[in-house]
Amino acid sequence: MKILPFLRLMLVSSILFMAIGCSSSNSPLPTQTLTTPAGGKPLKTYQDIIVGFAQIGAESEWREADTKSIKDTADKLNVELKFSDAQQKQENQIAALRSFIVQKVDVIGISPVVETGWDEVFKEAKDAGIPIILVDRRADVPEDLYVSYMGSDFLEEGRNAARQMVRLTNGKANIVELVGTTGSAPANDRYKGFREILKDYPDMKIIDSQDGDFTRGQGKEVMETFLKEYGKNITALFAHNDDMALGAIDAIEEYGLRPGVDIKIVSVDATHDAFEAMIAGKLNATVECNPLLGPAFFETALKVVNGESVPKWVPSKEGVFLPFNAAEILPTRKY
Ligand code: GYE
Repeated sequence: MKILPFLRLMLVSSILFMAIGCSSSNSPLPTQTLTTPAGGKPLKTYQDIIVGFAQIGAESEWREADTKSIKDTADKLNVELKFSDAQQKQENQIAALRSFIVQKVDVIGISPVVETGWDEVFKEAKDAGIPIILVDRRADVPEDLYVSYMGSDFLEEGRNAARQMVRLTNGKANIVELVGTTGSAPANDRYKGFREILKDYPDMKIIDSQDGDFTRGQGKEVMETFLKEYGKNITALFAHNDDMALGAIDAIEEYGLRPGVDIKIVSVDATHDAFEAMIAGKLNATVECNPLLGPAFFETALKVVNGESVPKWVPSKEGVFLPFNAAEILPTRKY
C-alpha cells in the first residue's frame, strides 16, 4: 500500500511517542505486559509488592504525621503494607524486622530508633535478599546494608536552630537544652550542629543539657528540674523537637515566667501546635523537619524491587518558621 509521505511521518512519530511514553518512570505501569529494558522478568507494580515498615512509635505529633503519610500512601497505591509500631524500643524493631524476613516481604522500611546496633539484623535481611530503606532516621551501618536513606539533614537543623538563637539573644544567653532520644540520629546531629555554630559565640553558654525523649511529658518534667536548679538564670531553651518545647512551655508558665519573652525558645519540626505556640507568642522559632515521607518511600521501594538504581540519600527540603507570619502560613501546613 502506498502511504503519502505526510501520513508516513505521522505514523512514525506516533509509534515513537508511544515507545517513549511506555519507558517513562512517571507513567502508570500497566500489569503483565511490561518487561525490564533487558527484556527479562516482567516489571512489578505497586499492587504486586509487600512492604514491611518498622515504625518507632507515636512519641510526637511529627511521628503521627509520618505514620499517617506512610499508611495513606500505601492505601492510595494499593500496596500491601505490614506496619509495626515498636513503642520506641529497639528490641521491638529488631523483632519486627525478623518477622518481615519470615513473611518474605519484598522491601523493608525502617526508622531506626537509635543509630547503633543494627548490623546483625540488617545482614539477616540482606542474606534473605530483602532490601532495606532507611526512612527519616539513619543507622550507623556499612553502606551495603541498606539501599537508600530518605530524610532530613539533622546537622543543618541544629545549625539553623543555633543561628536563630544567636539572633534572638543578640549573642548572649544561658541556654538549657532538651535533647531528643539518647543515641538517635536526630538527637546526635542536632546536638552537634547547634554547637558547631555556638562555638564562635563565647557569650552563648549551654548551662545544662538533658534527654527529654522527644515527648511532651518528658519535656515538661526535665524543664521543671532545670527551673528548680537554675530559675531565672535561664534565658533560652533549645528543644530538639516541638513536643518537648510545648511541654517546657507549660513548665515555664507554671513556674511564673513568660515563655518566648523571659526565656527565648527555638525548637525543630514545625508542627501545627508549634505554629499555634508561635502565634500565641510563646515560641520564637521552629526549624522545619518534614515527616511526609510516604510518597517518596513507596516510589523508591518499587524502583528497588524492579532493580532500578536509587540515590543513597534523598534529602528533604526544609526551612525555618518565625512568629511574624505564622498565622498566615498555618492554614497551608500539612502536618
Ligand atoms: O524531630 C521528632 C520525632 O526522627 C526527625 O523524631 C524525627 C524526630 C522528630 O519524634 O519529633
